[in-house]
Amino acid sequence: MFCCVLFCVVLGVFSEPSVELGLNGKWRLSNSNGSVSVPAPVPGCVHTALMQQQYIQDPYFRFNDLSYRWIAHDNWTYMTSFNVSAQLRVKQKVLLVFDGVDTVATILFNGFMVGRTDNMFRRYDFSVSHLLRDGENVLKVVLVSPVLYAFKQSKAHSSYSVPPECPPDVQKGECHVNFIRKEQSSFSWDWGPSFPTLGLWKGIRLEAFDILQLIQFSSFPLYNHSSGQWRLQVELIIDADQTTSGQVELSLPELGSQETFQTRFTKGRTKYNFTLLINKSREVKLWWPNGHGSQPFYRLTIRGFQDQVLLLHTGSKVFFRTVELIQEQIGSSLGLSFYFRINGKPVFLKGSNWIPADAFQDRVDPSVLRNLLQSAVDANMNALRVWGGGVYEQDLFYDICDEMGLMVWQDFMFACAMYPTEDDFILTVREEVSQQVRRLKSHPSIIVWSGNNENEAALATNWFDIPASKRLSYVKDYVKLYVNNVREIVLEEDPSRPFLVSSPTNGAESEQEGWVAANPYDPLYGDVHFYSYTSDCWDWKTFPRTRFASEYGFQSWPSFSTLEPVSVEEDWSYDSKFSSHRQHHESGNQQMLQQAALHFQLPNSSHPLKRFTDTLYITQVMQAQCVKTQTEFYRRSQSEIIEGKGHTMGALYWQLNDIWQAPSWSSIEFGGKWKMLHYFAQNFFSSVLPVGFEDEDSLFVYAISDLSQDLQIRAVVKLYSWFGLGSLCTLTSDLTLIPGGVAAPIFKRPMSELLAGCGVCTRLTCLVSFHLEDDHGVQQGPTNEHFLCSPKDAQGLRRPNITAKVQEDESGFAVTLLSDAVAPFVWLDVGRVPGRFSSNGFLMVSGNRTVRFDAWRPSSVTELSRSLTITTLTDVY
Ligand code: BMA
Repeated sequence: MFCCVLFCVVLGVFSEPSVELGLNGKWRLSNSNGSVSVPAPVPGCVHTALMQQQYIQDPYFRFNDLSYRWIAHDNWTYMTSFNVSAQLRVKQKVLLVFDGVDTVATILFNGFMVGRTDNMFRRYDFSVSHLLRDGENVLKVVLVSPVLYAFKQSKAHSSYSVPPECPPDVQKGECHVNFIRKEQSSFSWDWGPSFPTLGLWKGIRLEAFDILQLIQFSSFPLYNHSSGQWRLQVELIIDADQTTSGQVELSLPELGSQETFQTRFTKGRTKYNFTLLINKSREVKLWWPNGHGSQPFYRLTIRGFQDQVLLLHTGSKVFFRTVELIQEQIGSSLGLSFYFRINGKPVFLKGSNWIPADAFQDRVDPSVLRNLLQSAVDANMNALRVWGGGVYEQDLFYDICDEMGLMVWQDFMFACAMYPTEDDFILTVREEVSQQVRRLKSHPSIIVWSGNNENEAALATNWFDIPASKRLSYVKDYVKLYVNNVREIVLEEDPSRPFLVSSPTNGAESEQEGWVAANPYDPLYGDVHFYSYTSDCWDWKTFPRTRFASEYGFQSWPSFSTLEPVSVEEDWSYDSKFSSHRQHHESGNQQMLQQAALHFQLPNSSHPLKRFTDTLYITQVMQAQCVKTQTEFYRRSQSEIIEGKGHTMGALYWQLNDIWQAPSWSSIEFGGKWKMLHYFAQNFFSSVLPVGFEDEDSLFVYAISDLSQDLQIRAVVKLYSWFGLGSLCTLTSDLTLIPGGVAAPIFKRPMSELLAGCGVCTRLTCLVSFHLEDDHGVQQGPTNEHFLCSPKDAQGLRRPNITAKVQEDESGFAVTLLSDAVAPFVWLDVGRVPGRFSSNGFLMVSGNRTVRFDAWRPSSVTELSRSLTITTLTDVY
């Protein structure tokens, strides 16, 4: 704990500064009957405190999620004591500030109850000036079991049920999570464990002041299209101990803008709005999404004075960009478009969905966030959806997204459920929404708010078997919560970006239909979530040609090196108790093999461990190939309308990251290791991309460009035989002009002609590889491939001999591979050495390839050579 002076700049007259006393650090934690009493860090939670004290093992180890259920069924008390300086005590007002309490608690200060909390997503502060003591002060936070609280709340809601009661058994979770304003996935999800945390998950401090205290501050630029002028809206929430007059000065020196506003600060907590006009003669540098430009910013300074005495001094970055969600008729076709225009430019959203990076949020440190977000950028993503069953992420998450040009689709935290709408629930949600919007709206990365995850769909398609006679009251509750409360607050707080009531939704059409559309999955409107595990994912015709795909995906298992630390030998088989335990999606393990078996031989090694690791590998191959096919379909549908469908402008697959070591839809494993899918994403999201597919017995190649400028491009299509290395024949298309932001066909050849033209080729013996080349013969974008048969049926495919050599040079490590045969899905794995390859999971149709390895901690040629394993498709036979 430390005492610090916040701001004490004096212009002419001396002013007493505000004083802050940080209360983070070591607290004492005990359970309800006192049988457990341990030191506990704040910020933190009960689980991590118990783990640090070795009172419990790693909660992620094997079946510990079940063994440690008792933790969330108990009540816990956090306690600390501290002395308060005389300097702080003499202040007129002292606030006890909690940036986040998880979740239901009573706060006692020197034995007096100062308040209660019931919402993990709110900041709370309490006035404690009158309770401060000389000498020792004692602060206690008594947390109630979230599981018992949720149960009691559901029982108190006697008039009708608010489904679902409990998660499916396979999730091994807790019930009634919709009755507590807490990370919804903390009671379990179909990719995550049940760890209903309790704790003080964000910082705590005393803030003491005499006249004014800045509570929250935000700024966002607005562009007036008719006048061509930018203005900056600045909002300050100020707590004033007395009504007083003063001045607020805003300045953006780099844009030559400065203004001083005479202000009357009224006693109590008030929101003040100011507008700073930006001189039209100044060129304003714009923030662009990754791949479309840079992310420049300006520095805003805010100062508040009273009689020349500086009372407030703060500042922030300001980024200028506009965002519009365009829902309009497309020609004469049915439905409405659904795409985002950033700074006037239509932008295809490429990316994924973000879930909480850990069940224990206090472990999500800056390096975890940076690594995951950098991995998103490295895979050529420009957008992430912060999914509504997790948490509003920490400030740093959005700071990094701003800096990296990652657009954020921000859900409010409601998911896959109906919710109660009693007054106290609505009140706490209203406060949550205002606080979060105020906290986040300065971030240019956030381009859209969305009220909830899948709750419109849940109502429309009746997930919870609500009898028709009762449906209307649930629709009423839905409209009350998301439209009359969440939406109303967002529209008032933030005119700078669009708001959608749900995801998926038909957007404007849902509104027409009374906010719950008959079919929120309609491909003619809004966004779509689409999952089908049983249909053949190599057949693009099974995918909906939607305007915007905000969720779609397939599961896979993480690699052995990720599972090994949380398992023991008896767990290492696909049908072990452990393997079923970690699978939280009904029939998930079978579905993966079923899908894989459509195109690949399943592992059949007689060696149990090899069979297990081969199976992990084959699930990753399946997933990578499925999501690739689907994403490529969405990207190539960008410029086409077929039977009214198409004009697809977004592909966000489910899901980017993992919360623990288990099978899931993620492309990055818990710990940061890239699955094969993530390496594939690097290619299928690249700015320039060739996509090959078959239709009407012809092979088509589309060229897709996200560039701002035109490209003169041709397709170079090569046929290879499974029997041997080297291409059999090469076909090229004419040079075609591909404007930026367009997907267009540039190559078409009937299959029979293609095969016959290459002599010995049949569907079973040959495969196609292709790339794009500009008018100087320079390759643009990655090389891609199209299989003419399932690899399990390929004739001539044999087990290759691959040798690898690891070398180190000034820029890191390189691995050179030599193969004596065609090798599909070549997978390099260095076990637990953290880092990533420049590419992986690739097809080798020539005899050699060099890839780089970026180690995330110091490593050596010896270590990498020792750890390196290479798997290709035929190794699992
Ligand atoms: C969607 C998501 C999540 C879920 C995923 C996979 O419904 O919104 O709720 O984890 O599908 O089932």
